[in-house]
Amino acid sequence: MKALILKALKENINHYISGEQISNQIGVSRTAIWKHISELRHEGYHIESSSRKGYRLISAPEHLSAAEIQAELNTNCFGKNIIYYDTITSTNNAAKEAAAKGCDEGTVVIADRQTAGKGRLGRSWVSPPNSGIWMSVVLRPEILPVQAQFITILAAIAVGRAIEQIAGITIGIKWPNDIVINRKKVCGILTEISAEIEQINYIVLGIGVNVNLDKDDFPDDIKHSAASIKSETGSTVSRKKLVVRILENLESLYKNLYKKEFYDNAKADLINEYKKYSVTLGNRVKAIYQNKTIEGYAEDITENGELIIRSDNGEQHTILSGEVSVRGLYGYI
Ligand code: BTX
Repeated sequence: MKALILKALKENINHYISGEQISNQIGVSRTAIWKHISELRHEGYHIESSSRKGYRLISAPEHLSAAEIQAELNTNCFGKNIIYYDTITSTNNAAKEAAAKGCDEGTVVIADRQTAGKGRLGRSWVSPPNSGIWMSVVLRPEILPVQAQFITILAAIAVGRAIEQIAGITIGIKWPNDIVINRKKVCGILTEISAEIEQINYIVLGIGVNVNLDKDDFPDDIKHSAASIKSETGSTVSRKKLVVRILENLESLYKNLYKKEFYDNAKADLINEYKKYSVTLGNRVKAIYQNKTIEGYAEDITENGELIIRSDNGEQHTILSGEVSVRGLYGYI
């Protein structure tokens, strides 16, 4: 039924079609039409209504299919293979399955909506339809597992740069991998690894960006700490353009790193860029690390991307991964 209503609206795009006309055309009540129109609006269709003239379709939501993305993508490897889902539990899980079956490096799994989006440390990630980028990229780097942390740093820079380029807004990075705008979280990155002691089988880089979410799309408990690009800029951003730019940035940073070898300038350059974006450095922080709570100042970031905290008793702690709250962000005061 909803599909028929949508078809009628699409046949008259930018023109009004009355409720009566739709009702006669497909044989449903005006109340049912109104209900389906509300659902379509919720799915991202922009439909105007006028009590005299009826309904008018202004725009349909952007579709993130492989064809749509690849038509604009300028990469050699990343996104050459794209697996798209309207709805999936978690793109990271689907990407891990594809990787375990041997898919190529650079394979992208992307979904319009996730029903069980995953955050770090068993947390969940809110991923409603038509509004975000929920995607995972399969990597097969020839590095040691201990070096993999650096991939997350690289990804945060690739996504941060892409948001600045496409949305024209300044971003910050909260260590290790949250992208923040106006002190609120707009992007999270979840890196999952399958490895043996000396070699990585694959890395799945999961990227979640709140692009066009409205404030009401976030549950009450994270409304104060979460934001979208749209909520902070006031404008809708093309998800497709942002996906394309993220993949292009990722590929060029990743390839560059390998051309120059892991331990030379490329890595130092990235750490310098990362420090410039950092909203953690120089601030008071509270870290939960190896079951201890450390309070102090975020002093530096090492060449491997670890965070150095000077605690109140003067001790220095080097943290490879963990949970760090930064004073002034997400309600930590
Ligand atoms: P994280 O553990 O740093 O963040 C998760 C926490 O952030 C949650 O506990 C909640 O407080 C808050 N949160 C949940 N959803 C959102 C949201 N949409 N915006 C802002 N804050 C939120 C960050 O984990 C890593 C997230 C990766 C998500 C991607 S999406 C594609 C891929 N597939 C998948 O299942 N996960 C990744």
